[in-house]
Amino acid sequence: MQYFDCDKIQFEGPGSKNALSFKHYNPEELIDGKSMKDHLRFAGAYWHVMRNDLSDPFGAGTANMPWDDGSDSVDNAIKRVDVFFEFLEKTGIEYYCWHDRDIAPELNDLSASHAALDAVVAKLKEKQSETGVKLLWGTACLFSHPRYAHGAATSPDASVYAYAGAQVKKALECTKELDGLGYTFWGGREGYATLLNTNMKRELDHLAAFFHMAVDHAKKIGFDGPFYIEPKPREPSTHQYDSDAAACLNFLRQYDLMDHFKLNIETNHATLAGHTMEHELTVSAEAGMLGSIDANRGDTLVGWDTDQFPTDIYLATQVMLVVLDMGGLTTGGLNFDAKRRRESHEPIDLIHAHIGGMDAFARGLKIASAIRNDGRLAKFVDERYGSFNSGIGADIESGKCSFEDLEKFAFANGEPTLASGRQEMLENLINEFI
Ligand code: XLS
Ligand code: NI
Ligand code: NI
Repeated sequence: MQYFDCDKIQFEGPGSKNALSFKHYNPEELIDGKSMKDHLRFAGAYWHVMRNDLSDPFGAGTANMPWDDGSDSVDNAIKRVDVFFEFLEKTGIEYYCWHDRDIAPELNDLSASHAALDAVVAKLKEKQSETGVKLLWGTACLFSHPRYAHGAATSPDASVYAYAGAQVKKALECTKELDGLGYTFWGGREGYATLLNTNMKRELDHLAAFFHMAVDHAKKIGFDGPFYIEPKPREPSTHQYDSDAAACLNFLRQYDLMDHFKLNIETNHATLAGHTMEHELTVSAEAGMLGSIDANRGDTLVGWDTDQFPTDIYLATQVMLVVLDMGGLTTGGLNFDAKRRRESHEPIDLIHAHIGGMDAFARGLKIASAIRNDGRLAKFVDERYGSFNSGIGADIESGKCSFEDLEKFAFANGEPTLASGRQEMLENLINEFI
């Protein structure tokens, strides 16, 4: 049985008027010697593609999912796997990501939930080997169930903490079983609603201890992919501990976790943090810690995580400039953590949505590569810091300078003559390529 009313989506080029074709994403086309698909490493998000019924706080789900009987049965969960792989096959997406509770139901007790997971993981494994699709990362849902109302690894209740540990242990083992390339921790409810009832120090110490247990368990079971932390500032907690990339890096450094973790940066989380995506990616990449990307976008008029599909060429270009500058993604990829609008309720809308995101990133990749090969942008930035290449600047960078040296230089050289930052000229330069 097929549920998506189309054949495998083909590249037809920018001239095509066929909505069910790629205009720019041409998987095997080489950009700077590497195929587009290897640059972009697109992933499908199981929770959005298979489990998001498009409900919102004001109304019921609208998504038409004729394959789903709405039950919590393992059979239903297994049936979804076939549909998901039909979706992956038709879009040509070769990676995917899941939460434990997306792929399998949470049942009455932990051992029943574990058994359900095992059954679905066996099915996923079979489909992976049949198709060559790979698991980009797995994660555990530590935020939906009421037991996690006060957090999971930052819950004030040790028995909740233990339950969360058991859940992550299992999710990690399932990730390993599926040869997953990474494992993600998004903060979920790790934060607080009010400091009146919160011991922040104990909560953060507990969270770090939890991550260290994850690292130890990974070693024990031979899982060697990186762990990712996915920063997000608000939603669901008033304050989330992992609020942005800088906060996460500080936490990882403080608790000696830098060697085992990287960051998974999501566009809409960056903007909710009051940053640009470019900023969050750059902060991560400069620390050697950019691991993976949740590709979506927000709505400038709406202050929550709207998880829209990324279609902005300018934004995709900025993302790909950072990715190319750091030498490309290795274990990570571009995971479409994005959902359709509530009005786009038909299965085929999932295909349209992903075509849009893939084409946007294909263009972003081509444009970013052209900007880099042109070289003017990088040359401008290099020259802007040219005064640090010799003389007093070089001495500052090599740590040879004291305040006395700076004072001597300032007395001898008088008032500095400033160069222009040329922001507008550079914005024009970028637009030359878009
Ligand atoms: C929520 C997050 C979530 C993570 C995985 O806002 O984006 O979907 O990616 O737990
Ligand atoms: Ni995400
Ligand atoms: Ni999100």
